[in-house]
Amino acid sequence: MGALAGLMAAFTALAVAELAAGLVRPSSGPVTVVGGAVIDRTPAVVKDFAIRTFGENDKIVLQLGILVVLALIATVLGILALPHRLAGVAGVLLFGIVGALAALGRPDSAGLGDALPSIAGAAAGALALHILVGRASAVPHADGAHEPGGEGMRSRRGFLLAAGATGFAATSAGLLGRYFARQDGESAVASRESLVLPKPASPAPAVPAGVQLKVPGISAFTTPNPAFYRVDTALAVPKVSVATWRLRIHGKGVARPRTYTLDQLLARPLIERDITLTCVSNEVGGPYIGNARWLGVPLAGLLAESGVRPPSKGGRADQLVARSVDGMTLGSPVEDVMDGRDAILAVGMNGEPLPFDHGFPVRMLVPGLYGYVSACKWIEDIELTTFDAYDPYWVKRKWARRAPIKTQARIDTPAPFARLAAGTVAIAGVAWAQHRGISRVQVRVDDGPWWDADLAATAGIDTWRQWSYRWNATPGGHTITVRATDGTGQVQTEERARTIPDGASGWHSVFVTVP
Ligand SMILES: Nc1nc2c(c(=O)[nH]1)N[C@H]1C(S)=C(S)[C@@H](COP(=O)(O)O)O[C@H]1N2
Ligand SMILES: [Mo]
Repeated sequence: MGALAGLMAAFTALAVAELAAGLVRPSSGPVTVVGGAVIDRTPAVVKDFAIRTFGENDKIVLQLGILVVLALIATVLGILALPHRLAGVAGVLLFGIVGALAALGRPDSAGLGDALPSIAGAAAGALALHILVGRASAVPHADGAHEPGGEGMRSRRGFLLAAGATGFAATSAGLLGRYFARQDGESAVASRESLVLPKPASPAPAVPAGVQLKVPGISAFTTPNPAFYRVDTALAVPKVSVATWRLRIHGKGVARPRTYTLDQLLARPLIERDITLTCVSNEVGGPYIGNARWLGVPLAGLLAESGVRPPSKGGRADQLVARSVDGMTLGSPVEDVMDGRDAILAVGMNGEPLPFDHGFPVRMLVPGLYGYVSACKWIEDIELTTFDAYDPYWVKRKWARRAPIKTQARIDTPAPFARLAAGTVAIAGVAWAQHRGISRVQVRVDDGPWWDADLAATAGIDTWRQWSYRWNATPGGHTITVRATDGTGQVQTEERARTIPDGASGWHSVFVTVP
């Protein structure tokens, strides 16, 4: 009975917290904030492991983990509360304080209101535990309990009734909380649906027909939005409404600080470009890369209007720190943003407003830089500063301050450990070295010579490039290896590096068997 009382109390606490969060701010629910606090404090190595092992399910795994731990603690507290009711109640309240502190410590904390769900939940949970344990203690032990319809039976019924009522009330509170949270997101959804993207003043150059090879198993040249990889620390995806969204540009060397609405940005000449985005956590051969057609405002022009100059032209700021509505910070070199490449504040992705997962309403993109030093989603603030003065989120966690994307090639087909028929086999994949381009891809079978692969047409230096090689497969086990050369003539290094601190390197290979 103690265990049940404990679990019921925990359930009540979470449900009431959910209700309070739904009313205050959906992302301030206790599991979300504790999860966020865990993410913030997780060492880079563990985070990298989580991304690798659980992929994009890493957040669900984390939340389930928190719930399991919570259930265990609740069971123990419930059992403890039977003989020591006050200790149990105090234990529940203590958890409320942990949740409240986690909420206040998150980088996006909007103030004391964020602590409310955890406090309210803990108070409700403590009350539920107090009542249920009270009922449970009224149940006499051993003797008396066997007596049908006797006192023991009645109080056990009393306990079960109280537990049932608690469960019902808690479930209602939780569902109501979910409802309010959904209402909140709905205005953002509506503002996204009614957003009409202007035509670009500078459309993307026509993509040559030959960028997409007709080899089964090769990645699509343009990654469809639903298939585009997602990497971020947001347990609850920010749902920002266009009406309330603002972007502030300020800081060192900003002669005319300004705040923009989305309409003001959309009124400017927009450019449309194909840009391939890559995550620094992508292993050699990994999936965290995607290519899309982005629509956005050129960032360099916006900065120049505010009086910003790159360091090479005497500017005082060498780091641009982008901050998102959920408190994420990413730092890019001002020099790269203003050197003529297509650094943009993107509003469109493959012909539609940015999906919420990918940063609606506005995100930053700088071709050639890994996402964590450039691609701020749900951006709301740009501060000009120096690399000496400020370390953004990932840099505080041991990742490199500067991180240009490393030259990589990936074999998409055949799959690792594929069994192939002898004869002609199409080996194919993608290669990328954003903002340098790909000039050559070579394939090697076992310890043989390097053969030049056929390159697909190029869509420019900021996108990946497809390649294929027709191999005459002979019986046996074979290791197929690929390497690329970038547009500057630099051959991709064979040297293996882990993803931390500035991206993985080494050649991708797959092992296949030909019976
Ligand atoms: N607000 C915010 N922006 C963010 C991140 C984040 O955690 N929060 N992650 C960055 C990282 S590490 C990468 S690789 C890209 C991924 O963008 P995508 O999820 O649209 O593919 O977003 C970047 N922008
Ligand atoms: Mo990333």
